[in-house]
Amino acid sequence: MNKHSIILLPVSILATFLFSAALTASVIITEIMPDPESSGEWIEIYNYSPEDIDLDSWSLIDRAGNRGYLPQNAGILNSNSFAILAKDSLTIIELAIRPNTLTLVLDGWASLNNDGDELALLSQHEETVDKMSYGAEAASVKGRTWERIDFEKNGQDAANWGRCAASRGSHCRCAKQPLCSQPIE
Ligand SMILES: [Ca+2]
Repeated sequence: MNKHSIILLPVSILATFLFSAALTASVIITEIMPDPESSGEWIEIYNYSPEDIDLDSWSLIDRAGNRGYLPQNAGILNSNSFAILAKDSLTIIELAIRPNTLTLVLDGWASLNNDGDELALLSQHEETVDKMSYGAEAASVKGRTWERIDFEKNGQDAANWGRCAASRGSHCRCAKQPLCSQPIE
């Protein structure tokens, strides 16, 4: 082992550790409702890490820089749990979400453009925790959500998203089911 290898080895071990740590401390965007029928737009996120995560002052930002903030007392998103982020409180009421699901109204809303957009989820430390992008196809059927297929795969990979077969979304993960390969409308 030469001198450079001796120096680089600890660096690579550190980099591997930091990368692994970043992957385990993740909240991901799992579903979006860009073109609702009657209620407002909403986004579903999922705590993919083994740790409970405080969502205090997290935010969502779109490609144009429009940004919405979660409340300062947003609460804790438990490990392996979903939260619904909605444009307004009426949307949360109309969605009739299961009582144990964390629901939050953002202060300001980065509207989900129907012709495609990019969304980033930022922590209170301004770190980009997750990013996703979508095209016009995501809003091509009014009232249907656009759902992340594989939670372990990149949110910016268009092939990792599909239309939810259920009319109300609700993290059915049905984009993974055979039903989604059939025409919906
Ligand atoms: Ca929209």
